[in-house]
Amino acid sequence: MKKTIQMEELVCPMCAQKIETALRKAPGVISATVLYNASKAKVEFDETQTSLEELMRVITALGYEIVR
Ligand SMILES: [Cu+2]
Repeated sequence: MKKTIQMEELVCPMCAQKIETALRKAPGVISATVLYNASKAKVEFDETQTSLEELMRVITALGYEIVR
């Protein structure tokens, strides 16, 4: 399953890098790319192992807000 998560504006490219690294390490994630300019996280994941909600929690746990 492929999903895009819209986040509140990222302060700097290091934020995007940090989120991307955390998402890639999360169980069930096949690929993750964070677009700094758009403040979007594009994730591909195995929905039998994780969920969009779980991946959103990875982001909010780092202190970033999701735009719903
Ligand atoms: Cu930053």
